[in-house]
Amino acid sequence: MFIYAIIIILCCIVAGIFAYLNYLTPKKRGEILELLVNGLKRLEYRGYDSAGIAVDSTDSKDIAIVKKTGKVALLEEEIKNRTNELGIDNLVDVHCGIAHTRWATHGVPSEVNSHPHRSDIHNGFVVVHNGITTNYKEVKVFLENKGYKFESETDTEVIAKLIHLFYKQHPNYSFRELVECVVQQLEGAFALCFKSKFFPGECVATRRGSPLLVGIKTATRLATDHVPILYGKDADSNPDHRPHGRADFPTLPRTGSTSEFEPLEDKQVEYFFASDASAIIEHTNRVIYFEDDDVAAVKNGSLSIHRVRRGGDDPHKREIITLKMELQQIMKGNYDFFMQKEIFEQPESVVNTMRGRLNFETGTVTLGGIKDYIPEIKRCRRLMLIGCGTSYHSAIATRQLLEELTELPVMVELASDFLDRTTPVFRDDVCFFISQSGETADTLMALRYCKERGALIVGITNTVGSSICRESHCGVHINAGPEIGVASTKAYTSQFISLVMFALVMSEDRLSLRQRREEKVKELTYMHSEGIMAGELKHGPLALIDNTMPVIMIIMRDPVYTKCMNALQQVTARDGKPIIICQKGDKETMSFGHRSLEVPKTVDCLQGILTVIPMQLLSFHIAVLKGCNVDCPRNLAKSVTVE
Ligand code: UD2
Ligand code: MG
Repeated sequence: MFIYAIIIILCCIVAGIFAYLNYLTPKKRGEILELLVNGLKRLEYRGYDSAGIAVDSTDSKDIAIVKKTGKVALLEEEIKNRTNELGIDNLVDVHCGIAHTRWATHGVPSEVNSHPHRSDIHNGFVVVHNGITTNYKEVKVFLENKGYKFESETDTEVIAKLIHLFYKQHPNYSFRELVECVVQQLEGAFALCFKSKFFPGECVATRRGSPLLVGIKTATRLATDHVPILYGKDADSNPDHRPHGRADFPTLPRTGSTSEFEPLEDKQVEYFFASDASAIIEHTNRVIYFEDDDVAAVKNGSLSIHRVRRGGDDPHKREIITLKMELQQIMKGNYDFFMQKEIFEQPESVVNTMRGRLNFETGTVTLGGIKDYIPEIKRCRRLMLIGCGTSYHSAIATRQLLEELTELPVMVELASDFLDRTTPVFRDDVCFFISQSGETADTLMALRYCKERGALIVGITNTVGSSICRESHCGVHINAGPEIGVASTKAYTSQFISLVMFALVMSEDRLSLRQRREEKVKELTYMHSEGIMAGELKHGPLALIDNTMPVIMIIMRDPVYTKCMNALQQVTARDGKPIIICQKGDKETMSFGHRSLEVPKTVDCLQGILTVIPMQLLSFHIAVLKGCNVDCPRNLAKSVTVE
């Protein structure tokens, strides 16, 4: 239950949302377009593969959508090419525009898969979405039965179509009420911004599990420092009526209340909705961070925040806070470096790797991308795990578990070495290629080498639509979100988790392994490493030990504990000053260390994820102290696309 709760609460950092609404503050159309594009530029640092915007058409009767794969600059060019249609010079008093940068998780990067998504060919409703809708397939089937035709491979499109259906069924509902109907049907995590030609000059935004905030800009001081929350009428009597993945329609709680945030007498106001304060800060520092299930609507220039249900300790209002941060600071969160930020993002990214794949009720794991190949994989002669750098280490770290749970021989190979040796590969081999970017040249060459020899090719990648993903027969997307820092941190833990999930899938019908499997499934939300295995110490490295040699030892109460303790004694006997990473509360082991660091205990196969975190932080801090640029180490590129 606890694990489930985390899955719902934690956010994913994939993609970026920006929306701009001006009310009685006349703007040229060109200015609005520029504002939207600049908003997206501020979100670029998060990583993305395509971008898009939706604005009113020049006659304000329809909605125009512009989308482009690649950089925001390309979108900007496309907008320039279409100025006749989009207009630049005419002034609009009231207008709502929405914009988005996408990082593909559902369907490859392409124009049609980029946001905004639309309800129908007339662009009745358009929506931008961050997050993952886990039940979209069911909703899609439901909508197809209602006659809706889908144009993209995304989970987001169901959202645009669903609101359209509700609109047809309830023509008297307000925009906000329609959005409430929609989100009650969605499972997963999301931040959403809607625009509609049926509700001109209005914007509705909501979130669950993905961050969202609004910036408020007025010429004069705000009359209030908070926005009261409005509740659904039956909010108290009906604590949870969200159907789980069923597209049967709840009757909507209606509210008669009209209290809203009315900024000023003259009512001139501009609103900036965004998934990240970096897109807002240059316009205003007065913002409201939304909470899960807040539905925020701007209508006639007034902002209202509505909740269908009343929560226990809800403060009944949202404070308008003043951001004191600089742009640079916001971009890296409270962190100075992307690497640091990505280390701390791991509680979220590992959850995203597991999202929609673990079923806690049945204790089963489903990897949609390889499920059809499992029988073939089970018949194979051996598993080969191939990668470079950190990806290679994730294979080493999970090898033992893979051998145990698959009962197959497992070879772990560095892609370049593997190729240099022209390793023999056969038709009945299954080869895994692990790469964050999906473009690592050595790994890709090794993939082609194995493919030519008839092996089954499985990708473990973080980038949908990448070369490794396309050229593999099947695979698993690790869904860690974009990784900007060159040193791989969160992609590593997500690769690790993906391989553990694969091992679990492989052992599913073996009764003897059942208990072993269940431990894991249960503990999979926790977040480990190795340099030299304890047993290897005496074969060489021990000669290096003296009282100046930094030594870090990971000593957990696992089956190799005694071996590790032996190694520890050999190190201390040579006047070594080891730093020990051990299990929380293990005073005995700590007493041998010069310094020690405790990490929480989890099941052995996942301990690696917890113990690797201090190592990631250590390498980060050492690099920073030495004055190195940790995000872009010398001579390294984020994705090594050359041999
Ligand atoms: C798919 C959707 C996901 C969600 C889910 C719902 C995509 C990209 N993923 O996730 O968004 O809707 O279904 O059940 O649309 N693949 C390779 N090589 C790789 C990685 C993946 O060939 O290196 C293939 C894989 O075999 C599958 C597809 O890409 O056909 C998607 O893989 P996934 O891991 O995203 O699949 P899944 O089912 O978790
Ligand atoms: Mg493929």
